[in-house]
Amino acid sequence: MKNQYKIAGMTCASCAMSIESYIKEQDGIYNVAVNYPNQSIALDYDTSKVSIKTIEEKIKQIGYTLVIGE
Ligand code: 9UX
Repeated sequence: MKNQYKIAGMTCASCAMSIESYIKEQDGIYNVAVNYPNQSIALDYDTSKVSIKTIEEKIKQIGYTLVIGE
């Protein structure tokens, strides 16, 4: 599934790089692109292996907030 979300908490472009490399290595992730100027993240992932909730928690663990609504 491909989706784009807002992400909060990035204060420099290197934050985007660290989120990318960390999320990329997680199970079920096909592709990740973090856009620092837009404060957004484009995710392509396998919904049978990973949920958006799990991805949100992983991002939270490294100090950022994925905005997914309810
Ligand atoms: Mo920049 Mo982000 O020095 O955690 S990498 S603020």
